[in-house]
Amino acid sequence: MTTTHESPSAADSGASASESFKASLERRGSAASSSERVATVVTGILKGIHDAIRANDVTYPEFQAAKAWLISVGEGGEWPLFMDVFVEHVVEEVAAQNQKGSKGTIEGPYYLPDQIRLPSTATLTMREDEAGTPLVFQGQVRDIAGDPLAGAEVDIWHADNAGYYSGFAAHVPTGNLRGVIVTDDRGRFEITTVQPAPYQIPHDGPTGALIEAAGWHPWRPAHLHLMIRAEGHRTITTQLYFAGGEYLESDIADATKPELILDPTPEDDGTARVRYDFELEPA
Ligand code: MBD
Ligand code: FE
Repeated sequence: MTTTHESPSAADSGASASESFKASLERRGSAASSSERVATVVTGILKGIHDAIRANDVTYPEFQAAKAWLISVGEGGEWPLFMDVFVEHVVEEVAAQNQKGSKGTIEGPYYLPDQIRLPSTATLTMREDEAGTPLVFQGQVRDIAGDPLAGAEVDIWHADNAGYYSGFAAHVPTGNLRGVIVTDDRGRFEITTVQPAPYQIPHDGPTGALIEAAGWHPWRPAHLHLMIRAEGHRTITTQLYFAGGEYLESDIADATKPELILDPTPEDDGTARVRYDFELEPA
């Protein structure tokens, strides 16, 4: 199999996503679960599977195909991709039940910690000839009482104009379109970047194969990923989308929300400009 610069393989991004997830486990902290909790949740999951088998008269050949596919997801390193595309939005929905302040949504498989720290007005690290409409994204980070949060971190990462993420596609330079912007004394930030393109699930891997076999489309709408952190406050992980963009109503990862849609204003010089503020609740 050949890999071109234009189509990095699913195996490359899968392996990177699995490695970066394993490396993140310490930072995230893992749940210590009682046997009651494990039994309750796993019983519920298995019941869902058993019910689907009965309701659809699933056959032995289908059962074997499912096992073969599950093995290939592991071998291709695509469990982070699969889980974040098809499952994470419900975990986020549950986590957000008691969350005040700005809306969050799923993190997805392509976050990388410890990116370059930048001042409140900054241009993201990008290639000299980075393709895409220039985008100036400004705003303010506040607490839920409306007071500005100075020194808050706006950790941003997004795909390039072809839908690829640095760190997960070999042809994109390290750190491209990633950075941690620190708000000024009035909680403000202004980030210059380029507008990302919609993201397509790699079609040469097992997740892509499933999507094709089911006749679904493999796209997420164009989006910016953000993690907003401030001392003493609950971190918000979110994404921002673009009004009028393709797949907004049919995100394969089901992670859009009406509150998360930007509508940038095109300026005379071809730059798109938009404002969006964040409010964090106490930790
Ligand atoms: C992405 O870029 C993404 O944000 C998610 C949630 C899943 C796959 C790719
Ligand atoms: Fe993404």
